[in-house]
Amino acid sequence: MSYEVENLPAAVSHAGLLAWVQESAELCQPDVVYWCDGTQAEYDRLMAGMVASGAATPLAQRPNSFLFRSDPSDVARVENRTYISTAHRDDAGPSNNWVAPDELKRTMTELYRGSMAGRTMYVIPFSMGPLGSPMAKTGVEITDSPYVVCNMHIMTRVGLAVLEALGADGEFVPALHSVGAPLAPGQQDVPWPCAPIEQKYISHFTEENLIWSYGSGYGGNALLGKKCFALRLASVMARREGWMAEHMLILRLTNPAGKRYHIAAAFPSACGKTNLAMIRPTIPGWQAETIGDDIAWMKIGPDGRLYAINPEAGFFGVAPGTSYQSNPMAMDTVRENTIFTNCVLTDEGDVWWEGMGVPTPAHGIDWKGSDWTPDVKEPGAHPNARFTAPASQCPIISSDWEDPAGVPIDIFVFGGRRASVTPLVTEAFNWDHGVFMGATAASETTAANIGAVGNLRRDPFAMQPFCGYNMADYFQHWLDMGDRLGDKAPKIFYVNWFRKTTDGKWLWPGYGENSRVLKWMCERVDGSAAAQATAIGYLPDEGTLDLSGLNLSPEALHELLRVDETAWQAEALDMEKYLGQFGDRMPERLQQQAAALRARLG
Ligand code: GTP
Ligand code: SPV
Ligand code: MN
Repeated sequence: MSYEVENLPAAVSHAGLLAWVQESAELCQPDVVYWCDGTQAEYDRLMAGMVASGAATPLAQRPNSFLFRSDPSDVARVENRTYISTAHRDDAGPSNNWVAPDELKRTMTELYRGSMAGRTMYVIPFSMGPLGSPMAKTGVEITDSPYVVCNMHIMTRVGLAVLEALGADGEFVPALHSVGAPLAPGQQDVPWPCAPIEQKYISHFTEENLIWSYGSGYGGNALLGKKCFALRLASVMARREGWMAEHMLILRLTNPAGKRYHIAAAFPSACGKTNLAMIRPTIPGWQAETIGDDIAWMKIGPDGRLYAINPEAGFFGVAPGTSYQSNPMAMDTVRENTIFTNCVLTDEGDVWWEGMGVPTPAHGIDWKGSDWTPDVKEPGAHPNARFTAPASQCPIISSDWEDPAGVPIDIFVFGGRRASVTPLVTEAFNWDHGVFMGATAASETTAANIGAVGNLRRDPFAMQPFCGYNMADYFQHWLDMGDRLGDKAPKIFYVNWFRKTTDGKWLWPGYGENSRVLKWMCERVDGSAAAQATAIGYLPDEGTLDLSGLNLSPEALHELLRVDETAWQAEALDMEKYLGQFGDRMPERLQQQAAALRARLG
């Protein structure tokens, strides 16, 4: 067995890292092992190679930007192929797929054997969180996909400095990734190599901080710093070490008097985090700055408050629906230096997607590589088409978004996408009630996962696909954090931007207008806005939501803030049933919340 080693840096002195790389190379049998240095020259060289092979299309209309088309079978996360592998099944819990570590490793080892034949194995040292920050953590991803390398350059902090910081014996998370498509000698590669669905495995050995991903090149399946590390593994570390790793955007709002509020919001995949993170408030005098759009790592600071950092360096955002009307800051972010995946290619050499807010091109090439015109029935861009762009390019990125100390969180927001039942906004009575709201959050499924779209399911804290341990223990961790935070705990709210009329139209305009709801939350923090107690929590008193200048009918407002007691009685029963599946591990305090809700509903 032999392979070339390229770009091995003098800075690697870590015997454990060198041994793992060698062992992985011997198993996967690549032609070349290439150590990534994170430089622009490296990015440019890899991208040029992918343009030459036909995997990437340079975009004439956007400087240094490229379009990729995935295999039609490999377009999103694969929750049914995602595993939490622990010695005891109960430690993964009923919300996760589980296979015993020995068995899963045996299966995957056979898949990895020779899986990189004919390819280069890239070694990517990366940091989640600003390098040197006390909250940052190091990972090393091994992958046979140059597309993954370029995306990791944008989404994380890649470079030799990471290896230097690691030293001879620093801790790192090993993350092994293969697209699972070895090449026989002389075999022509395809633009998007991957393995069939039944061979895909996204595996987390949480008891040894190890990630093994096989068979997919897309998003969270392949960019292992993101969901695999920063959420699934990090949630386990966070519980052990007394902090939080959450599927949350981080936003700073400043009111007209100059007072700052920091908001962290958890919505399920494709339910509005990136949009809210980049909000342009429509109410005069309010300003917003972005800190993160997908993941928050939070710990209690010396003053007893909860501080949040964004561990990522870029945005991997949903393209469809992104326009200068809905999210102008995202549109400005993706003007250059951006990777697009599964969008339409226009004849002018730009990208296009449904809901982009510009005229539909008369002709283009769709995400499957076929000619596309407006009368084709299927969408031109895949519903989970994405952009990968540096966070630093966002015009409203906060100047201190990389502050290692993080920002103090005042407000937690939970929510979901739900056509009925859940009002526009509800405030929790207290921490335990807020944790109950998070634990019972429900949302319609989206194209961010392979599977049915539009099915209502419980997605607690927007972590159903991302919690790396028993969900009931995770609920307890939230209760414990609240106990430690005491009166410094953030206030908790629940929102639903996605209510629909009976004929299927949005009841609430959403996007920048969501600032009206955020303003009410800030005023609740200050104690200056009135609310009425209902069975499900506090709702805005009539007249306390600032709706000035908004053309919203009184009927629509009434419907948005209505608590339909009959619907909620059924809802409460379903919540109890959901929590019941966790059996003995379910915290007593949440069972009390469920009983109290039922009692209030009568
Ligand atoms: P992930 O990256 O998958 O975690 O998604 P996300 O939570 O960041 O969702 P994103 O902000 O990308 O929004 C997903 C879709 O919801 C896009 O098509 C948006 O246009 C749409 N959307 C976001 N906010 C709103 C809103 O306030 N109202 C409505 N009607 N749609 C919204
Ligand atoms: C999500 O699905 O929540 C995402 C996209 O943010 S992915 O990185 O593919 O998980
Ligand atoms: Mn997400």
